[in-house]
Amino acid sequence: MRTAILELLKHNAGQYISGEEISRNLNVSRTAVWKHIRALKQSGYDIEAHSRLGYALRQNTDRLLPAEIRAQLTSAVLGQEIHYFSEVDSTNNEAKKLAANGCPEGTIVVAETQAAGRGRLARGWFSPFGQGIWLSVVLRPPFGPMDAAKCTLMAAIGVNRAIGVNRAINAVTGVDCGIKWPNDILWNNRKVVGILTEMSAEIDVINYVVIGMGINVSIEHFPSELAPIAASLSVATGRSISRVKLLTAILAELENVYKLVKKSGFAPVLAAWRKESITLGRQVDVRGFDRSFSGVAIDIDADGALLVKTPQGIERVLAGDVSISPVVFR
Ligand code: BT5
Repeated sequence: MRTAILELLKHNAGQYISGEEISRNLNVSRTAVWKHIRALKQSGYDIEAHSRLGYALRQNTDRLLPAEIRAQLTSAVLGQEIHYFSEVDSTNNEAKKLAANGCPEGTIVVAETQAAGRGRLARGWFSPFGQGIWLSVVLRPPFGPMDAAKCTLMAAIGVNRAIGVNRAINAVTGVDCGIKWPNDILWNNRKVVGILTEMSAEIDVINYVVIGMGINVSIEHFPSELAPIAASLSVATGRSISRVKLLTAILAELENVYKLVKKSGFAPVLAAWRKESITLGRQVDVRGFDRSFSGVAIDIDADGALLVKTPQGIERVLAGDVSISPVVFR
Protein backbone atom coordinates (compact mmCIF):
# COMPACT_ATOMS: atom_id res chain seq x y z
CA MET A 1 0.00 0.00 0.00
CA ARG A 2 2.85 2.34 0.91
CA THR A 3 4.43 1.78 -2.50
CA ALA A 4 1.09 2.39 -4.22
CA ILE A 5 0.65 5.68 -2.37
CA LEU A 6 4.19 6.68 -3.27
CA GLU A 7 3.52 5.88 -6.92
CA LEU A 8 0.43 8.07 -6.88
CA LEU A 9 2.39 10.94 -5.35
CA LYS A 10 5.18 10.51 -7.89
CA HIS A 11 2.66 10.45 -10.70
CA ASN A 12 1.40 13.84 -9.50
CA ALA A 13 4.89 15.09 -8.75
CA GLY A 14 4.78 18.52 -7.17
CA GLN A 15 0.95 18.69 -7.32
CA TYR A 16 -1.34 18.19 -4.38
CA ILE A 17 -3.54 15.15 -4.26
CA SER A 18 -6.16 14.98 -1.55
CA GLY A 19 -6.25 12.31 1.13
CA GLU A 20 -9.78 11.55 0.01
CA GLU A 21 -8.69 10.97 -3.57
CA ILE A 22 -5.88 8.67 -2.48
CA SER A 23 -8.19 6.70 -0.22
CA ARG A 24 -10.80 6.39 -2.99
CA ASN A 25 -8.21 5.43 -5.60
CA LEU A 26 -6.57 2.77 -3.51
CA ASN A 27 -9.58 1.70 -1.52
CA VAL A 28 -8.07 2.38 1.86
CA SER A 29 -9.14 4.51 4.82
CA ARG A 30 -7.96 8.11 5.16
CA THR A 31 -6.35 7.30 8.49
CA ALA A 32 -4.35 4.55 6.82
CA VAL A 33 -3.30 7.00 4.09
CA TRP A 34 -2.14 9.43 6.75
CA LYS A 35 -0.16 6.73 8.56
CA HIS A 36 1.56 5.62 5.35
CA ILE A 37 2.40 9.22 4.46
CA ARG A 38 3.91 9.71 7.90
CA ALA A 39 6.04 6.57 7.45
CA LEU A 40 7.16 7.73 4.01
CA LYS A 41 8.19 11.08 5.45
CA GLN A 42 10.11 9.33 8.19
CA SER A 43 11.98 7.26 5.65
CA GLY A 44 13.18 10.37 3.85
CA TYR A 45 10.54 11.42 1.31
CA ASP A 46 9.89 15.15 1.24
CA ILE A 47 6.09 15.17 1.32
CA GLU A 48 4.17 18.33 2.07
CA ALA A 49 0.85 17.97 3.86
CA HIS A 50 -1.80 20.68 3.57
CA SER A 51 -5.00 20.45 5.59
CA ARG A 52 -7.21 21.48 2.65
CA LEU A 53 -5.22 20.48 -0.45
CA GLY A 54 -3.81 17.12 0.63
CA TYR A 55 -0.33 15.78 -0.04
CA ALA A 56 2.40 16.65 -2.53
CA LEU A 57 5.76 15.02 -3.13
CA ARG A 58 8.17 17.94 -3.20
CA GLN A 59 11.39 16.36 -4.24
CA ASN A 60 12.32 12.88 -5.11
CA THR A 61 14.56 11.43 -2.46
CA ASP A 62 18.15 10.50 -3.08
CA ARG A 63 18.01 7.88 -0.36
CA LEU A 64 18.63 4.25 -1.23
CA LEU A 65 15.08 3.35 -0.22
CA PRO A 66 13.84 -0.10 -1.22
CA ALA A 67 10.98 1.35 -3.30
CA GLU A 68 13.46 3.47 -5.27
CA ILE A 69 15.79 0.52 -5.79
CA ARG A 70 12.95 -1.78 -6.83
CA ALA A 71 11.74 0.73 -9.39
CA GLN A 72 15.06 0.48 -11.25
CA LEU A 73 16.04 -3.09 -10.48
CA THR A 74 16.83 -5.23 -13.52
CA SER A 75 18.54 -8.16 -11.79
CA ALA A 76 16.45 -11.29 -11.30
CA VAL A 77 18.05 -12.59 -8.08
CA LEU A 78 20.26 -9.93 -6.56
CA GLY A 79 18.23 -7.31 -4.72
CA GLN A 80 14.95 -9.19 -4.68
CA GLU A 81 15.05 -8.91 -0.89
CA ILE A 82 16.28 -5.53 0.39
CA HIS A 83 17.15 -4.56 3.95
CA TYR A 84 17.57 -0.81 4.28
CA PHE A 85 19.06 1.07 7.22
CA SER A 86 19.47 4.74 7.73
CA GLU A 87 22.34 3.80 10.05
CA VAL A 88 23.85 0.43 10.89
CA ASP A 89 27.14 -0.73 12.41
CA SER A 90 28.22 -2.61 9.29
CA THR A 91 26.11 -3.87 6.38
CA ASN A 92 28.32 -6.97 6.29
CA ASN A 93 27.46 -7.78 9.92
CA GLU A 94 23.76 -7.38 9.18
CA ALA A 95 24.02 -9.51 6.03
CA LYS A 96 25.84 -12.26 7.93
CA LYS A 97 23.06 -12.37 10.53
CA LEU A 98 20.41 -12.57 7.82
CA ALA A 99 22.36 -15.25 5.95
CA ALA A 100 22.81 -17.32 9.12
CA ASN A 101 19.04 -17.12 9.59
CA GLY A 102 18.44 -18.51 6.12
CA CYS A 103 17.68 -15.44 3.98
CA PRO A 104 17.48 -16.15 0.24
CA GLU A 105 20.44 -15.80 -2.08
CA GLY A 106 20.65 -12.31 -3.51
CA THR A 107 19.43 -10.58 -0.35
CA ILE A 108 21.05 -7.16 -0.05
CA VAL A 109 21.70 -4.84 2.87
CA VAL A 110 22.20 -1.13 2.24
CA ALA A 111 22.75 1.73 4.62
CA GLU A 112 23.06 5.49 4.36
CA THR A 113 25.86 5.41 6.91
CA GLN A 114 27.81 2.81 8.89
CA ALA A 115 28.93 3.47 12.44
CA ALA A 116 31.53 0.71 12.26
CA GLY A 117 32.14 0.02 8.58
CA ARG A 118 34.96 -2.49 8.18
CA GLY A 119 37.80 -3.16 5.81
CA ARG A 120 39.96 -6.27 5.93
CA LEU A 121 41.81 -7.17 9.14
CA ALA A 122 39.49 -5.03 11.27
CA ARG A 123 40.52 -1.84 9.53
CA GLY A 124 37.89 0.87 9.43
CA TRP A 125 35.86 1.98 6.41
CA PHE A 126 34.81 5.63 6.25
CA SER A 127 31.08 5.65 5.40
CA PRO A 128 29.55 9.14 5.65
CA PHE A 129 25.77 9.57 5.43
CA GLY A 130 24.26 9.53 1.95
CA GLN A 131 27.57 10.00 0.16
CA GLY A 132 28.34 6.48 -0.86
CA ILE A 133 26.86 3.07 -1.48
CA TRP A 134 27.50 0.86 1.54
CA LEU A 135 26.20 -2.44 0.30
CA SER A 136 26.38 -6.15 1.14
CA VAL A 137 25.12 -9.00 -1.01
CA VAL A 138 24.44 -12.53 0.24
CA LEU A 139 25.39 -15.36 -2.12
CA ARG A 140 25.05 -19.10 -1.66
CA PRO A 141 27.50 -20.30 -4.29
CA PRO A 142 27.62 -23.91 -5.35
CA PHE A 143 31.43 -24.07 -5.25
CA GLY A 144 33.79 -24.92 -2.39
CA PRO A 145 35.50 -22.65 0.17
CA MET A 146 38.76 -22.70 -1.82
CA ASP A 147 37.02 -20.66 -4.51
CA ALA A 148 35.57 -18.01 -2.18
CA ALA A 149 38.50 -15.60 -2.47
CA LYS A 150 37.75 -15.29 -6.18
CA CYS A 151 34.36 -13.78 -5.27
CA THR A 152 36.27 -10.58 -4.54
CA LEU A 153 37.69 -10.55 -8.07
CA MET A 154 34.22 -11.33 -9.44
CA ALA A 155 32.68 -8.45 -7.48
CA ALA A 156 35.42 -6.07 -8.59
CA ILE A 157 34.53 -6.81 -12.22
CA GLY A 158 30.83 -6.27 -11.55
CA VAL A 159 31.39 -2.94 -9.83
CA ASN A 160 33.96 -1.74 -12.34
CA ARG A 161 31.61 -2.46 -15.22
CA ALA A 162 28.76 -0.67 -13.48
CA ILE A 163 30.94 2.36 -12.94
CA GLY A 164 31.52 2.09 -16.67
CA VAL A 165 27.78 2.61 -17.18
CA ASN A 166 28.22 6.03 -15.69
CA ARG A 167 31.57 6.41 -17.37
CA ALA A 168 29.89 5.99 -20.75
CA ILE A 169 27.47 8.78 -19.91
CA ASN A 170 30.36 10.89 -18.74
CA ALA A 171 32.69 9.95 -21.54
CA VAL A 172 33.86 13.53 -21.87
CA THR A 173 35.23 13.59 -18.36
CA GLY A 174 36.91 10.26 -19.07
CA VAL A 175 36.83 8.71 -15.63
CA ASP A 176 39.05 5.73 -16.01
CA CYS A 177 38.90 3.30 -13.15
CA GLY A 178 40.85 0.09 -12.87
CA ILE A 179 40.98 -2.88 -10.54
CA LYS A 180 43.87 -3.21 -8.15
CA TRP A 181 44.47 -6.71 -6.79
CA PRO A 182 42.71 -7.97 -4.80
CA ASN A 183 39.89 -5.74 -3.66
CA ASP A 184 40.17 -2.11 -4.75
CA ILE A 185 38.97 -0.01 -7.62
CA LEU A 186 41.16 3.00 -8.19
CA TRP A 187 40.82 6.23 -10.04
CA ASN A 188 44.02 8.24 -10.49
CA ASN A 189 45.74 5.88 -8.08
CA ARG A 190 43.14 6.72 -5.42
CA LYS A 191 40.69 4.26 -3.97
CA VAL A 192 37.06 4.80 -4.94
CA VAL A 193 35.81 1.29 -4.08
CA GLY A 194 36.80 -1.29 -1.48
CA ILE A 195 35.47 -4.84 -1.31
CA LEU A 196 35.28 -7.13 1.70
CA THR A 197 34.30 -10.75 1.11
CA GLU A 198 33.44 -12.87 4.12
CA MET A 199 32.12 -16.39 4.31
CA SER A 200 30.77 -19.12 6.52
CA ALA A 201 31.81 -22.59 5.40
CA GLU A 202 32.29 -26.22 6.37
CA ILE A 203 35.36 -28.13 5.19
CA ASP A 204 34.03 -28.64 1.69
CA VAL A 205 30.89 -26.57 1.38
CA ILE A 206 30.11 -22.88 1.60
CA ASN A 207 27.10 -21.93 3.74
CA TYR A 208 27.11 -18.39 2.46
CA VAL A 209 29.33 -15.64 1.15
CA VAL A 210 28.75 -11.98 1.96
CA ILE A 211 30.28 -9.53 -0.48
CA GLY A 212 30.55 -6.07 1.05
CA MET A 213 31.17 -3.16 -1.26
CA GLY A 214 31.97 0.40 -0.28
CA ILE A 215 31.62 2.82 -3.19
CA ASN A 216 32.56 6.46 -2.62
CA VAL A 217 29.99 8.33 -4.67
CA SER A 218 29.98 11.99 -3.66
CA ILE A 219 32.38 12.35 -0.72
CA GLU A 220 34.16 15.67 -1.04
CA HIS A 221 35.99 15.76 2.25
CA PHE A 222 37.88 12.77 3.53
CA PRO A 223 39.60 12.60 6.91
CA SER A 224 43.22 13.76 6.58
CA GLU A 225 44.71 10.25 6.59
CA LEU A 226 42.49 9.24 3.64
CA ALA A 227 42.63 12.47 1.65
CA PRO A 228 45.79 11.55 -0.31
CA ILE A 229 44.67 7.98 -1.07
CA ALA A 230 40.89 8.14 -1.56
CA ALA A 231 38.53 9.71 -4.09
CA SER A 232 34.87 9.63 -4.99
CA LEU A 233 33.15 9.11 -8.32
CA SER A 234 31.34 12.42 -8.56
CA VAL A 235 34.54 14.30 -7.86
CA ALA A 236 36.23 12.17 -10.52
CA THR A 237 33.50 12.80 -13.09
CA GLY A 238 32.72 16.36 -12.04
CA ARG A 239 29.04 15.41 -12.11
CA SER A 240 26.48 14.16 -9.70
CA ILE A 241 25.79 10.46 -9.89
CA SER A 242 22.52 8.78 -9.00
CA ARG A 243 23.26 6.29 -6.26
CA VAL A 244 20.13 4.26 -7.02
CA LYS A 245 21.09 3.99 -10.68
CA LEU A 246 24.64 2.96 -9.84
CA LEU A 247 23.51 0.47 -7.21
CA THR A 248 21.07 -1.26 -9.54
CA ALA A 249 23.73 -1.32 -12.28
CA ILE A 250 26.14 -2.97 -9.83
CA LEU A 251 23.57 -5.63 -8.98
CA ALA A 252 22.89 -6.29 -12.66
CA GLU A 253 26.57 -6.53 -13.60
CA LEU A 254 27.44 -8.65 -10.57
CA GLU A 255 24.57 -10.98 -11.36
CA ASN A 256 25.86 -11.39 -14.93
CA VAL A 257 29.37 -12.25 -13.78
CA TYR A 258 28.05 -14.60 -11.08
CA LYS A 259 25.85 -16.40 -13.63
CA LEU A 260 28.89 -16.85 -15.84
CA VAL A 261 30.87 -18.32 -12.93
CA LYS A 262 28.08 -20.76 -12.13
CA LYS A 263 27.87 -21.82 -15.78
CA SER A 264 31.52 -21.90 -16.82
CA GLY A 265 33.63 -21.70 -13.67
CA PHE A 266 36.05 -18.90 -12.87
CA ALA A 267 38.25 -19.07 -15.99
CA PRO A 268 36.29 -16.45 -18.02
CA VAL A 269 36.12 -14.18 -14.98
CA LEU A 270 39.84 -14.41 -14.41
CA ALA A 271 40.38 -13.61 -18.08
CA ALA A 272 38.13 -10.55 -17.79
CA TRP A 273 39.90 -9.53 -14.60
CA ARG A 274 43.29 -9.63 -16.36
CA LYS A 275 41.94 -7.16 -18.93
CA GLU A 276 40.39 -4.76 -16.42
CA SER A 277 43.22 -4.87 -13.90
CA ILE A 278 45.70 -2.07 -13.50
CA THR A 279 47.99 -4.27 -11.43
CA LEU A 280 49.43 -6.58 -14.05
CA GLY A 281 52.63 -5.49 -15.70
CA ARG A 282 53.35 -2.98 -12.94
CA GLN A 283 56.06 -2.69 -10.32
CA VAL A 284 54.40 -3.47 -6.99
CA ASP A 285 55.25 -3.48 -3.31
CA VAL A 286 53.58 -6.38 -1.56
CA ARG A 287 52.83 -6.36 2.13
CA GLY A 288 51.78 -9.89 2.93
CA PHE A 289 50.55 -10.80 6.36
CA ASP A 290 53.93 -12.30 7.21
CA ARG A 291 56.41 -10.76 4.72
CA SER A 292 57.02 -7.84 2.39
CA PHE A 293 58.75 -7.66 -0.96
CA SER A 294 58.75 -5.88 -4.31
CA GLY A 295 58.59 -7.08 -7.89
CA VAL A 296 56.60 -7.00 -11.08
CA ALA A 297 53.01 -8.31 -11.00
CA ILE A 298 52.92 -10.69 -13.95
CA ASP A 299 49.64 -12.62 -13.67
CA ILE A 300 46.99 -14.16 -11.47
CA ASP A 301 46.75 -17.94 -11.27
CA ALA A 302 43.69 -20.20 -11.31
CA ASP A 303 43.12 -19.55 -7.60
CA GLY A 304 43.15 -15.78 -8.09
CA ALA A 305 46.55 -15.49 -6.38
CA LEU A 306 48.83 -12.71 -7.63
CA LEU A 307 52.10 -13.85 -9.21
CA VAL A 308 54.94 -11.43 -8.62
CA LYS A 309 58.31 -11.74 -10.33
CA THR A 310 61.16 -10.88 -7.98
CA PRO A 311 64.93 -11.29 -8.38
CA GLN A 312 64.58 -14.43 -6.25
CA GLY A 313 61.90 -16.00 -8.41
CA ILE A 314 58.13 -15.93 -8.72
CA GLU A 315 56.21 -15.26 -5.52
CA ARG A 316 52.59 -16.34 -5.17
CA VAL A 317 50.46 -13.97 -3.07
CA LEU A 318 47.13 -15.27 -1.84
CA ALA A 319 46.33 -12.43 0.55
CA GLY A 320 47.87 -9.11 1.38
CA ASP A 321 48.16 -5.47 0.36
CA VAL A 322 49.67 -4.31 -2.86
CA SER A 323 50.75 -0.82 -3.69
CA ILE A 324 51.53 0.05 -7.24
CA SER A 325 54.62 2.15 -7.82
CA PRO A 326 54.00 5.26 -9.90
CA VAL A 327 54.89 4.85 -13.55
CA VAL A 328 58.33 6.33 -14.17
CA PHE A 329 58.65 8.07 -17.53
CA ARG A 330 62.16 7.98 -18.87
C1 BT5 B 1 38.56 -2.69 2.01
O1 BT5 B 1 39.42 -3.10 3.00
O2 BT5 B 1 38.86 -1.96 1.10
C2 BT5 B 1 37.16 -3.22 2.15
C3 BT5 B 1 36.14 -2.15 2.39
C4 BT5 B 1 34.73 -2.70 2.38
C5 BT5 B 1 33.74 -1.69 2.83
C6 BT5 B 1 32.33 -2.20 2.66
S1 BT5 B 1 31.13 -0.97 2.95
C7 BT5 B 1 29.87 -2.13 2.97
C8 BT5 B 1 30.42 -3.35 3.69
N1 BT5 B 1 30.20 -3.24 5.12
C9 BT5 B 1 31.36 -3.15 5.80
O3 BT5 B 1 31.47 -3.04 7.04
N2 BT5 B 1 32.40 -3.20 4.92
C10 BT5 B 1 31.94 -3.36 3.56
P1 BT5 B 1 40.98 -2.81 3.01
O4 BT5 B 1 41.61 -3.23 1.72
O5 BT5 B 1 41.48 -3.44 4.26
O6 BT5 B 1 41.10 -1.24 3.10
C11 BT5 B 1 40.80 -0.53 4.26
C12 BT5 B 1 41.58 0.76 4.20
O7 BT5 B 1 41.02 1.62 3.20
C13 BT5 B 1 41.53 1.56 5.49
O8 BT5 B 1 42.54 1.14 6.38
C14 BT5 B 1 41.78 2.99 4.99
O9 BT5 B 1 43.14 3.23 4.78
C15 BT5 B 1 41.12 2.98 3.62
N3 BT5 B 1 39.75 3.55 3.62
C16 BT5 B 1 38.84 3.58 4.63
N4 BT5 B 1 37.70 4.15 4.24
C17 BT5 B 1 37.87 4.50 2.93
C18 BT5 B 1 37.03 5.10 1.96
N5 BT5 B 1 35.77 5.47 2.19
N6 BT5 B 1 37.57 5.30 0.72
C19 BT5 B 1 38.83 4.93 0.42
N7 BT5 B 1 39.66 4.35 1.30
C20 BT5 B 1 39.18 4.12 2.55
